[in-house]
Order: sequence, then structure tokens, then C-alpha cells
Amino acid sequence: MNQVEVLAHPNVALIKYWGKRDETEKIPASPSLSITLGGLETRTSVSKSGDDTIFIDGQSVSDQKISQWLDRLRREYDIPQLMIESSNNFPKNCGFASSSSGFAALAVAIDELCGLNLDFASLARITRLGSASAVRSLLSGYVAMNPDDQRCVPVQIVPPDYWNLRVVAAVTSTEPKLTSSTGGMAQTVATSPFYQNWVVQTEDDFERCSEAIQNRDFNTLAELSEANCYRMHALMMTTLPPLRYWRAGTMSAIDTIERLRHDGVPVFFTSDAGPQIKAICEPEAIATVKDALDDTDGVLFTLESDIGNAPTISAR
Ligand code: 2P0
Repeated sequence: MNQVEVLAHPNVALIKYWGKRDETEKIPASPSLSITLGGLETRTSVSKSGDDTIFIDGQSVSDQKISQWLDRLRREYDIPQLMIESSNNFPKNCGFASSSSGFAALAVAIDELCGLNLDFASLARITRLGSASAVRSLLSGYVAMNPDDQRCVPVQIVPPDYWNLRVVAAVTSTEPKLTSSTGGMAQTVATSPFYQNWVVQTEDDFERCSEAIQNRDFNTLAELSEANCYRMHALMMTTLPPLRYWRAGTMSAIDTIERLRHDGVPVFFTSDAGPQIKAICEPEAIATVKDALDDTDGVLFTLESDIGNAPTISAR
């Protein structure tokens, strides 16, 4: 086989992971729960080559995270030098979780190209060694990752068509973030006085959120997801030096979503390690939510998504 191309989707966590219990194996300290974003895509093609060469969105890059990951995998698996070409239909490195779709696509492509024949747990492990949140992008729909459950092999809670929620992502900046997630969460574990509380509370949020999804209980899901998101950002701000990923446009987008919900529109928000806001809504509300966010000061543009699928091998 000469070349493999994989299409994968990023995911957004409704119950978030921030902090590892094992840095070497990249095991999160707490469980997390996400939705896979079908409208956002990463396409990655991998072929054997004389040297490792990485192109992202058409630019030749030296990506330490990918290079160090390949070095680590080569200690355990027979993986040749590779030409990697990856492109996203959304902005990268600014809190959009491009590493989740990126590492999920790469892991699936390398397994296929190199004939590793990994079982799902081993595929999840090599994906996790790239980026822990990427493990959740290996499955479609509503996905759980629990460090106490077979060391983070992801589990689908329900498939995409069980609950047809929609997502509007509001982009407020495409500047690369100043602090990476990996570095930022290690700082949090070392310095935030609230870290242990966060871990305990998140375990509870995770159980209640899984139940809300199974019951298609929008109001409970909205309440739990926003509370968990606020707690993660509060935790980040109590880190030394403080991590503050939100900007003025982020706050304006949150104001818009609060106002919509006050007016009876079924929508809530979440936000990761960056200034973007993702609004999650019932399908009938999508046009209202998109129009309101497009009209919000500080929102550069919006992207729409449904609940998406697992990675697919799209070319050989
Ligand atoms: C999450 N994030 O659960 C949380 C919410 C960002 C905020 O997992 O060190 O890129 O490679 O595991 O997975 C982002 O962290 O970091 C992340 P590593 P990753 O989606």
C-alpha cells in the first residue's frame, strides 16, 4: 500500500478533561464526555517517504508534537519515515481541537498504511499518546472517555441519530494560542489550589451528563455543560501564571447565548482552551442561533455542524 487518506472530525467536550494523572501514558485524571463534530473535517494522507515531512494546510511545518509522537511509536512499532499531508476546513491551533481530529486521523492512517492491525484499545492508546482528547474522535456521536474504564478506551454513549443536536461555532480570533493545552494543564496540576476539587466535581458531572444524554434532557445537559465549562475556565484562571483563554469577543458571544436562552431558545455554550465559543442547540433553533452569533460584535465568522461520524479511510 502506497498511500492512505483518512477523514476525521474534531470533538468538543461537554464534560472536559484538564489535568493528567499519568504524564508518560497521557492518562487524564478525570473522565470526559464529547460530541463529534461532523461539519468540521480534517483530511490526512500518509505515505512512506525518505524523511519525515509534514504539511499542514499546504505549509511545510516542523511539528514537535507529531515528531515526538512518531519517535515514541517507533520504539514499539515498525513505522517507516512518512510524508504526512493534513488539511482542515476550520482554523487550527486556536482552541478548535484540531489536534483531536488530527491525531485520530493520523493514528488510523498509520495503522492502515503500516499494516499494524491494531485492536481498538491499542489504536486508542497510540492516539492518546498523541493527544488524549483525540481518543474521543475515534467514535461517532456522543462519546465518553474514562481513565478508570480500560485506561481510556472510548465508549459511545449514543449514536448521532439518537439525538440530532446541532452546533454553531463562533470564531472570535484565529491567532495561535499563547499556552498549549499540554503545558497549561501541567501548570494547573502543579499550582491551582482548586485542582483536586475540579477532579472530584468532574466525576459527578460526567455521570449526570451521560444520564441527561440518554434521557435527551436538554435543560439538564445545558446546565451541566455550562457549569463544567465555567469551572474549567475558573480553574485555568487560578493557575500560576494564570491561564485566560477568553477574550472580549468570547464574552459577547456568551452574552448572546444567555439572551437567547432567556428568550426561550434551546441553546447553551461551551468553550475549550481558546477564545472560540461553541453553541449547542436543538435543530429547530439553528438559524436563530447562527444569525444572532453572526450579528455579535467580536464574532469573526461562524461554522455549523451536526453530530458526526468516526474516522473513515477515504482513499488508498
Ligand atoms: C477537552 N481540552 O476535554 C479539554 C477541554 C481542551 C479543553 O483535552 O496534552 O490537546 O495532548 O492530551 O488533548 C485539550 O488537550 O492535550 C483538551 P494533550 P489535548 O477536550
